[in-house]
Amino acid sequence: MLLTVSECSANISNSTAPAPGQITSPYYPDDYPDNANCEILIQAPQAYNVLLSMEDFDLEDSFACAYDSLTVYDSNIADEEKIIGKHCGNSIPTYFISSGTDMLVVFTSDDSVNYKGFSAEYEFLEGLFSMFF
Ligand SMILES: [Ca+2]
Repeated sequence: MLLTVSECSANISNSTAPAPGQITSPYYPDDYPDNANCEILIQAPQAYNVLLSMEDFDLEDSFACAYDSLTVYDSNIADEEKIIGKHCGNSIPTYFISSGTDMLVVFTSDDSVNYKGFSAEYEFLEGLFSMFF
């Protein structure tokens, strides 16, 4: 089964989806499909940050997460220099915080071996980044 970007991607903003809300891998809690490539852009209101708390996580493990991965960017685009986490395997990577209003979550899978995937909760919190950093 092939899942196109548009079928599992989303643009979540304060106006379209009140926080807190949930994002998951495709078909969660069933196994995600082969060749997934999902881009979920989460946009908080001005002066707010995005807090993404991972609640469940089980992806195929591989060196450098080359097969299946969840990558979180502190940006609205997939900029390699703005990666704040790239994960696979089954240890839950707790939480991510954006320094600005935008966070991009990219989930990809290769053409074999699929697991349950991930489930995470997002929240929009005012001035959160400055509290932590
Ligand atoms: Ca895989």
